[in-house]
Amino acid sequence: MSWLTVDVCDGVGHLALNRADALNALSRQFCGEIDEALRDLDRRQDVRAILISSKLKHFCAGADIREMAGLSEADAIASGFTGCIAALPQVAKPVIVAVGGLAAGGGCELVEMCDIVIAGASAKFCHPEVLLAAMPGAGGTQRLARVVGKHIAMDLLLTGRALTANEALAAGLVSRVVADDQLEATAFAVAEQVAALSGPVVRRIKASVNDTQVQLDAGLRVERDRFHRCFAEQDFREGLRAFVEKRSPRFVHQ
Ligand code: CO8
Repeated sequence: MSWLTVDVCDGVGHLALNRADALNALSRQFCGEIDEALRDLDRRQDVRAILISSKLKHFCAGADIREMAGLSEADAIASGFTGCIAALPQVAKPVIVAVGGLAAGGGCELVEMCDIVIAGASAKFCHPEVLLAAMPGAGGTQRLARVVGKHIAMDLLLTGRALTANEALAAGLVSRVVADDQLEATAFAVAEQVAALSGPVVRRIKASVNDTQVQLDAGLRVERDRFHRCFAEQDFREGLRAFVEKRSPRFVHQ
């Protein structure tokens, strides 16, 4: 059974995440499904904007920690593992994301890759990787710091604390905050509004804004290398084991 539903209506390609057994945790299989759907929507002539949302109480709990616990350093490096999806940064069409509940770790990185972020009032955004002796591997240190600035990024990445929707709006991580019961309708309305505009110019505006992110690719490569080093560390193994065993980790600082 697929963990994703894909619909196209009025120029909007809508991806709804629905991996109910693990709060949309991004296993490699799930990431593969999302990537394939995104590439397909980006190619389709009848789609001019893409909307990503979740059918669950949370947006996404991040990388699949259970799956990562079985991954060696060599596997992680060989597969270019990031704990998140890969296709989104290459999508040429505008991507609107509707965030309800928690966007954590890789789930927050997914949000950071999108173009317009609509949050429900009770949404929360966090990077808890450090609590597992891990670090972001899909742009969390790069895109987040570019959007919210060094000091808020450091606070989030080094403590794992969450921002509320309104704090995320003030920090620039979110475009609009709406009442929880208006989230889906507002996100659809924004996506339909963008899809009704001239496709070529909309894509050129997106590309031009993204061109302001100088040296992002170099930063992403360095981040990924540093992230892969986690897989060789005892604390990382302990962090993943502790999550699976539902207890606090005991770090030895190596
Ligand atoms: N991976 C795998 N399974 C998960 C994940 C996850 N990230 N998150 C939740 N689940 C599972 C739980 O184990 C649970 O399964 P089960 O019912 O079989 O025990 C089920 O989903 C429901 O979860 P909870 O019972 O915990 O639901 P709550 O509503 O009580 O809590 C939370 C929701 C707060 C989201 C909680 O589940 C949580 O803290 N999850 C982990 C969040 C997290 O740390 N995410 C970051 C992961 S790291 C990451 O994304 C960065 C990418 C690269 C770094 C990789 C290094 C780890």
